[in-house]
Parts: sequence; C-alpha cells; structure tokens
Amino acid sequence: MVEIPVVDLSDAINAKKLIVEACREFGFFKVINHGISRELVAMLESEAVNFFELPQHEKDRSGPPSPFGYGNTRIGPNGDTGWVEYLLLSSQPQLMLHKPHFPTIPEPFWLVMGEYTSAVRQLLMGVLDSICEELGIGTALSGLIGNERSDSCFRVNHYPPCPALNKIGFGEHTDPQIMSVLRSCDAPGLQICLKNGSWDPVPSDPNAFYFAVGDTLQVMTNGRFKSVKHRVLTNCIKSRVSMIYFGGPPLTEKIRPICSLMEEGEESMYKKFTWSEYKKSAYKSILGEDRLKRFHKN
Ligand code: GA4
Repeated sequence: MVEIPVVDLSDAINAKKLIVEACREFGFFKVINHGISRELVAMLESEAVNFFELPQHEKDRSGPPSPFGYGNTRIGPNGDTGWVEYLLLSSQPQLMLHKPHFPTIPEPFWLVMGEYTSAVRQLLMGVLDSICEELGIGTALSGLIGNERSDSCFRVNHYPPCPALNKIGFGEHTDPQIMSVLRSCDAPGLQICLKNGSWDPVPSDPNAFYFAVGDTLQVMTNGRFKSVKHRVLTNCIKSRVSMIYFGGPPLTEKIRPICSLMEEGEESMYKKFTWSEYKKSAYKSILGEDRLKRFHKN
C-alpha cells in the first residue's frame, strides 16, 4: 500500500508545496485540519442515512437521475451499473432550485446540503488558490468554482453491505470536472489507480477530506497534473456513505492550458473545447472510458 500524501492546512507554507506535488504524483491527496465542522458533516451523514432508509418506492419518487435525482444501481445514461444507490444534485447556487422536483428529500436534508456544499466549495477554492500561488499563476482556478455560473454538482452515495466480496460499487473512472472533494464514513472501499496501474486502497478517515484532480485540471495544466482513476469496491459488513462535491467551471468556459504555466514554445496537448462540449461528450461515454482521448491533438 502506498502512502497517500496528507496535507495539513494549518501549516500553510508546506501545504501549498505538498498539494502541488501530490497533484503531479497521484492526482490525489488527503486534507486534515480543514476547518469544516464535524457537526455539519455528521448532520449531513445522518440526513443521508435517514433518506436511504426510506422505503424504495419513496426514494424512487425522487428519481430517476436524468441527470439529477435519486438513482439506484444504474450510473449515467449508458448502461453502467454498480452496487450503489445515490442522490446526484447540481450544486450551489442552483441546489435549492431542485427542491420541487424531489418530493421525498426532507427540508432539513436540503438545509444541511446547502450549508455543507458552500463550506466545501470554500475549502476547494482555498486549495485551488494554494495551487495557483505555488505555481505562480494568479487566481485563475478558484474563480471558476466561485463563479455563480459554476457548473458544480454534489453526490451522496450509499453502498449497502454486499454479500459478494469485492463487487464493484462504483466502477473505475476519472472525474470530468476541475477537482472533487470527497468525504466518507468509516467504511472501506475507495481505491485509486497509481501511475504503475496498480490499485491502492484509500483508508477511510471520516475526519478528513480527499481531493481528486479531474480531467479539466489535467487539461488546464497541460498534463502536469493527471486526473486520477478511482473506483469503489463493496464490503460485506458495513454500509458506506460518501459525499462528493465536484467543482466544475461555468458551461461556457473555454478549457485550455493556463498561459502563464506554459513554458516558451510549449504547445497545448489538447484541442480547444468548452466545458459544455466536454460534458456533453462525457455523458455519451461509459464510466471507464478515457474521456480525454477524443480531445487529444493528433
Ligand atoms: C463521474 C463523476 C461524477 O460522479 C459524475 C458522473 C456522471 C453520472 O453519474 O451521471 C457520469 C460520470 C461522472 C462520467 C461519465 C458519464 C457521466 C456517469 C457516466 C457514465 C456526476 C460526473 O460528472 O461524471
């Protein structure tokens, strides 16, 4: 098992360097001393557990996810499946606009999701600012997430204990957005793919957040950072609840390498595209596909 980098946000000077190194090496890191209150996280988890305990027909009234809403076993529109049920919602500031369409999500769940997603968004913006400072490139990244047109989304997954060992809970994939912030309860299952292609289990730590580089950040750094392939395997003992905030840019944003990062004469490895174009193409793909392939030059 390889040690996943741990970034202590209370140590601001070292944190920046560690984050950038981790993004280059793993596309993944763990953050501690993040400042998000345990109570808030615990409240969200408990609302999520209550929701997933509802009778199936009640949950189904808030589905199917097309693309947002309650989903069970089916992931995305192209036939992927997993041992998982989930809620997928577009995030702040649009979160509350969903409310009328999901009659079985109770008011307290909405409130705590609103609070949680804005706290995690702030945390992500801080991490992106650290990346930009370390790379000496202004504040190009956090502005995309803070923007009121940011196309971010939020997912709450529930993996019930599974009688079969090591079944796929959520198949391998990279996240299409800029960066994702994940938190899970104290149950195993998450794995990341290392550069040598082996799968490395990520020990659960309910007090920490895990950050994953997405495809968009890979392009914006012209491949310096790699989006990390990850997956979730089931276990037969414990239910696993995870919550992930996917920080995405506005739909009209042109996705291309950040100029000030490029060395003299360096060319973009990717064709130009907008986030909306990338997203459309992602929704035509299956989960495990290398979605950036179509956007590589040559
Ligand atoms: C992977 C990352 C996020 O969970 C997600 C997923 C989305 C979905 O579940 O609807 C996708 C998947 C994710 C990428 C390819 C397409 C779209 C399922 C799928 C097969 C919400 C996202 O943005 O992309």
